[in-house]
Amino acid sequence: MLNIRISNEIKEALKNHLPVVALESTIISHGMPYPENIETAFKVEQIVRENGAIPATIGIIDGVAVIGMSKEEIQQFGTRKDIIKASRRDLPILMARKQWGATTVATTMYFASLAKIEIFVTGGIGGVHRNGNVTFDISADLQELANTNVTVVCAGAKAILDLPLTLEYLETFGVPVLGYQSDELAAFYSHTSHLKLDANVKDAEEAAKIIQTKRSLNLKGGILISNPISLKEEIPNDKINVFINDALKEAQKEKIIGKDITPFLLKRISELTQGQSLAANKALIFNNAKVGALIAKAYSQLQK
Ligand code: PSU
Ligand code: MN
Repeated sequence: MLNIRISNEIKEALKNHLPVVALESTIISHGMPYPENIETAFKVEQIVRENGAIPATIGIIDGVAVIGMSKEEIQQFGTRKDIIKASRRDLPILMARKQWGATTVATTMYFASLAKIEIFVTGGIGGVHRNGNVTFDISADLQELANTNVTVVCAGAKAILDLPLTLEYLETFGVPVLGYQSDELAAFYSHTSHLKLDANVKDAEEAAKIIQTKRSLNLKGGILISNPISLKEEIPNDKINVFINDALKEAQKEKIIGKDITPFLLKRISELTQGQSLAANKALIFNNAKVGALIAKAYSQLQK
């Protein structure tokens, strides 16, 4: 395929049906400050390996979608200032212009599906924004989940969003939302949103069976696995909500809209909580990396 480069390690792994876990790059370039962004990206890759799977960090380099970035390439995503946050609509433009692009949940899913990688680990997906019924700000991540055959392991949707509307949207588009050892949707920094989910899956094997069944039914689209941050590492809802509301007000005052709003809010909340939200963000991604690797392993076992 033109415009796509799969690393030798990932090519080999896919050929041998070994478990592979896709990872996004927007979290590196737009989701966290330097150097935490790079440290986190490396540690996530390490946790995936320690749990028996192979990490494939995805991003666009000089117009080429790279699946399985090298350490040096990840380093560049953490430091370069000319990297464009690339959702689905941005791909043709920046790839034709041979620019650098950080893949969001939507575009990481897209490239993972082209490479036939089933499992993708991230922090939190985008969703319907608060006031989304007025602003129409609904992340392209949700449409990708509706259409693209990849399972996304996350800590729910970011708490800056309208979580009930996000769940409604996913229901409309037929996306199963599974709680990993939990009955309720995770709320990113917080352990729970108190919103009930379709199913509580007890372990990686059960999750893998549900994925396999969806694929065998030919039901197109993704599956969302919600893996809550631990109670020890969480920031409780009422505590984080104060800061989220302040950050949302600032965004409104400064007229920040569209694709800039998520990076703005993440950064402001981290400043307002004096780094507490960043610590929680890291912790939840590490948890997701472990669970994603276990599910990838169980799924590859089922394929054999
Ligand atoms: N989760 C994080 N940090 C992030 C993101 C998710 O912990 O930076 C990114 C993901 O790439 C997600 C994107 O796809 O934010 C959503 O942006 P938007 O709301 O503009 O669709
Ligand atoms: Mn948006």
